Amino acid sequence: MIRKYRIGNPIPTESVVTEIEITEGNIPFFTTDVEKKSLFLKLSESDKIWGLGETTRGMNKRGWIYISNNADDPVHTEDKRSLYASQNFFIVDGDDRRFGIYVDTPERVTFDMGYTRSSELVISFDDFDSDLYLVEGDSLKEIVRQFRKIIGKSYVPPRWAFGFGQCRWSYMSADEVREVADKYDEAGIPLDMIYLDIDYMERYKDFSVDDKSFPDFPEFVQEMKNRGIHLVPIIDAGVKIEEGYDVYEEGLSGDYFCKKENGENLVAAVWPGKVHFPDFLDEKAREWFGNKYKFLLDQGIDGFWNDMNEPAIFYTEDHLQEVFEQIEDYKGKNLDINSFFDFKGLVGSISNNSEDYKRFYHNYKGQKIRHDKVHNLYGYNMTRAAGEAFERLCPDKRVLMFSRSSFIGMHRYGGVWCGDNMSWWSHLLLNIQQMPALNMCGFLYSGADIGGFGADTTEDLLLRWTAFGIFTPLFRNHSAMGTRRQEVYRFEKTDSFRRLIELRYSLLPYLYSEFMKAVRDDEMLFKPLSFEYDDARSLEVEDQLLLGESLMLAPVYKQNATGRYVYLPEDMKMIRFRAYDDYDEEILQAGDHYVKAGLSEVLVFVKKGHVLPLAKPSKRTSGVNTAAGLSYICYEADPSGYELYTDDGVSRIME
Ligand code: MIG
Repeated sequence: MIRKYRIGNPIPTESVVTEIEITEGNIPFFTTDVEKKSLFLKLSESDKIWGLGETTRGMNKRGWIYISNNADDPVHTEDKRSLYASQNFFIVDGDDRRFGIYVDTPERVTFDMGYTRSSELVISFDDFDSDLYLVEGDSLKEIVRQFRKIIGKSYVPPRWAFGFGQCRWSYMSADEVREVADKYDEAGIPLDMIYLDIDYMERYKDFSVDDKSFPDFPEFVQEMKNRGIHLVPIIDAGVKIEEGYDVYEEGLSGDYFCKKENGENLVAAVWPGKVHFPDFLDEKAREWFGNKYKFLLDQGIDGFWNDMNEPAIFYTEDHLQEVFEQIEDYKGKNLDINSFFDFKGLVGSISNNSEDYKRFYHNYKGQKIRHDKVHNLYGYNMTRAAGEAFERLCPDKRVLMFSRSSFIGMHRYGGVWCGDNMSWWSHLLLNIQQMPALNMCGFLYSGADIGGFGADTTEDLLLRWTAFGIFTPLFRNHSAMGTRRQEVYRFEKTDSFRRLIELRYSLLPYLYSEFMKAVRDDEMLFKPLSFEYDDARSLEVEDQLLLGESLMLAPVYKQNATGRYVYLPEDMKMIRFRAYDDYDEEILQAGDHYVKAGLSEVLVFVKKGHVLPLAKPSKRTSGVNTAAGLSYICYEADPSGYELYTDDGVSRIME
């Protein structure tokens, strides 16, 4: 059962697609304090809190404070309260009550999950204008299903997007990209995608291609396509200010850019230098920007990733001016320590400065709204611009699309990647823990940068991370400029990487079927154990996952470990894969086990009464037959009971 409540006069987010009548009166379970612009909920010792999407820390969100305030912050440490996304849905799961709550407002919201007072959950608002959806149901899964039903079906990528992808900031030329493809082919390692970061563009201009480093782009795209590899370019939010540049000129004449109070277009700086920001909240601007993707679609491109759409701001022209003026005051003075730190703070807080988000406006549904009031909707609407355009431009075909910044609602138009993680073991665990929370909020096509984006990776970390990545729908190795190169063929254990990635291709029938069924039935693909088992131990497992109907995963995420402890809520069949066709099986009883898992091995646990279909792998997803000729690993089950989802993998129509 879902009830909708309203506080004040919220700005619509269009994240919910079902009309629900507003229930008058107080929101059950919560007390309201208008003065403090807060809702309070008493927590009992046993209450757990699941959800909130892409955030820091573990699966049970209790004990920390989270702020929905989309941020370009590349250091995802435990002390952080905001990452790139606002996904304001969570479930309070206690002994005597269980409900989900969706806080539907673009404004900044703080979720104090028993941080200030351990016995209290507090939701605080900047303005206190919000819709609230209270979702009750018999089980956690049922609560999620009901919620997902009202926010609309999750985005479906083409099936080839379930292949393995290689990325690097940056591949500087077509030849460098060719070399990556060659090296993968020479090593016999499957690959379906190579991603292009900002360097394919001409001076970082959206919808342009550098014709010196990427000459004859359509031919190049075709050449790669003939090899079965999709090129997936990045698109950034900011449009370079440059006379004669068509996107800039059209944006000016169409009046599609965000404006300051005085009506002038905001000037900010990001990778292209000075830019204007398209007003993605304005339907007309959205349509215009969405149509620009055609420039690349026409050249054979069929997938994109949207970046810098919080939006990230290196500086605004106005603020920079202010800083220069203020610096004058410090010049030639004998600074005491306090004024030195003030000075340092002044210069150090130029980028992504919250004051800058108050300098520009949107034309949203005919109203002029200051950016900071709708900040969390920006990336969502950039990706929506693309998604809506794809429906017009290629109505019969799925296009790969995922975004860095997001808000619930965006899950209908694209997936997400979890931004700039680091090559840290703790971020492998974070990746594991973020997956189910993303799924709860509708983001099924998702994943993190395998191997870690920032900092130098190591072979063992990359092996373990790849061994987990083979299960995430978005399976992309990506790293930052200046860090150690991490294409898997660069390492000694190339054979191990090949076997791991082959296993991914072998798992395709299962992954694709489970993904498509999760979309169809509004289910999660990844679940914490507590979503299916209610014994006390399962409620606390934070490093194992259920994947689809048949599997439990227990990834190894610690350096130099040769195995790990695993908790089994029921008897399961453990499969230790060395390769798709080389594995041993063992029935393990419910309870705790220490299980061995060498650096090149993957553990999979098959639930009783379930099966795992496996295909013969291939170097490309197109070569994997996901419909016939499968082998099955069964645990007291009959393969004929498994519902395989087969379709052509590209048509939009879903059965
Ligand atoms: O300021 O395009 O998260 O994946 O490689 C950094 C360069 C901008 C951030 C993205 C990352 C990408 C990088 N971008």
